[in-house]
Amino acid sequence: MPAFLRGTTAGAIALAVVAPASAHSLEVEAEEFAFEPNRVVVEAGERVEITFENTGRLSHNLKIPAFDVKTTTIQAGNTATVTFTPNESGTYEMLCTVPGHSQAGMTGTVVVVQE
Ligand SMILES: [Cu+2]
Repeated sequence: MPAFLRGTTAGAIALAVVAPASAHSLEVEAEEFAFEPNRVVVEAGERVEITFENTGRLSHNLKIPAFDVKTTTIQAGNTATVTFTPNESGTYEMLCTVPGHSQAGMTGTVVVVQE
């Protein structure tokens, strides 16, 4: 192997070791009355950051009870983020808690799979 390739490989390994654990970033949009996407898949043990954007006209929020996270209720055009680290695989509910919204369809699922 040429010397420059060995150097590149060693450098890449060193970088991977010292790099901080980064979050798995996802985006979920809200409108009347649905999340898009309404199903997200993440891995157990990985930090997840969901950027929630209200693309509708009414105010909405995003709550995932199993991970004890909830955005504030945001007005149209705004964004908010939640971060969490799921530890166990499974299928968990997400919903908008503004009265009447989850009943109208603002629900979804967070699927946690083992790495
Ligand atoms: Cu809503």
